[in-house]
Amino acid sequence: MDLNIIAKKMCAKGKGILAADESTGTIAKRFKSINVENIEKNRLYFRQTLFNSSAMTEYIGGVILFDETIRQKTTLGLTIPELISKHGAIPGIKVDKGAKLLAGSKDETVTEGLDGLRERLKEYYDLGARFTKWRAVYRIDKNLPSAQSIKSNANALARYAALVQEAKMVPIVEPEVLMDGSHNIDECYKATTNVLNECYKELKLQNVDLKGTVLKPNMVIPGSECEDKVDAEEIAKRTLDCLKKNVPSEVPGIAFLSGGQTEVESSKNLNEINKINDTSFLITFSYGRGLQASALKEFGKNQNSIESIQKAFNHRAKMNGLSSKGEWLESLEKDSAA
Ligand code: 5MM
Repeated sequence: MDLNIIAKKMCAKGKGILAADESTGTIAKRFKSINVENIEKNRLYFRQTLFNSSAMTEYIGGVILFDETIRQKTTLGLTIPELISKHGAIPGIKVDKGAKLLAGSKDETVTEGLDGLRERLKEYYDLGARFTKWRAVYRIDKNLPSAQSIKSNANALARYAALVQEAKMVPIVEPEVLMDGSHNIDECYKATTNVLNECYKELKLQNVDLKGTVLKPNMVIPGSECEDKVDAEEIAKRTLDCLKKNVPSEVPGIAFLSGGQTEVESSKNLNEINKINDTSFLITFSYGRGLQASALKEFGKNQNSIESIQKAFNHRAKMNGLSSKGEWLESLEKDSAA
């Protein structure tokens, strides 16, 4: 399928992406928080419960998987990619090998995973993946993110994206400026501008066809420890302005990460952005915690309660589906059976 068509399907109006690509270390943290043993059987059971929810068909355009998950067979008889495709969603795969300390730096990272990537991509395509994800991570602090981090990560993201398109899949480009810290919204705006600028410079240099990509950025938002709180309207205005100035219009879809916002905050902010979206970008969600936090809690209460886990997930998927059209309302949050 044409890469532009895949990208548009992943971000179709009313739909978004479920980021279920937690690496073994991250899922360990999530399971620890609900006192569930981090073993393969439990990881499979939780994820297949989400992927078999009714919300999948209406609100989810794509699912990002981790290496272990894309190879698993469900207890329902299908493989995980088959289960996702059955609901009309597209299976995708995280292909980076994680953020590693930059040489000579104490606190900044570069994301690794380019060695052998061409071969791994062939295998993932055969397993059913039609898009991929690579996440670069940037921290805001005095003089950070540094030029070293911005340039190294942009180069790796662009080389990754070029290889992915060669393998006939859509690369999600995820440069995440972290919410951690006490920085204000202006500092986030500035860092996000510099990061996006460099990413698109490198993507062009590596001849990546932007029409066959999806951007997964952070919202422009104050740090989690910042005392100057701003409302959703301001976050939406600054975020859209930053995207308009720094993301080329050929990019078909922008799917935000939730980045540590609460579930409701991430829906509300996405909704405000779509209410004022006057661009050609399809703007939606690619949430991990923003879609899974409530469902995970239900899983912690009773791992066999498929109904309550799916109810929690269905609700978040629906709320974010509405936000992707600018149709979310706070009053709908009360009705978790919605
Ligand atoms: C789901 O978490 C993803 C994987 O994280 P690790 O590689 O650290 O295990 C992460 O890349 C995720 O796709 C994005 O950060 C979005 O997730 P959130 O929770 O920020 O919406």
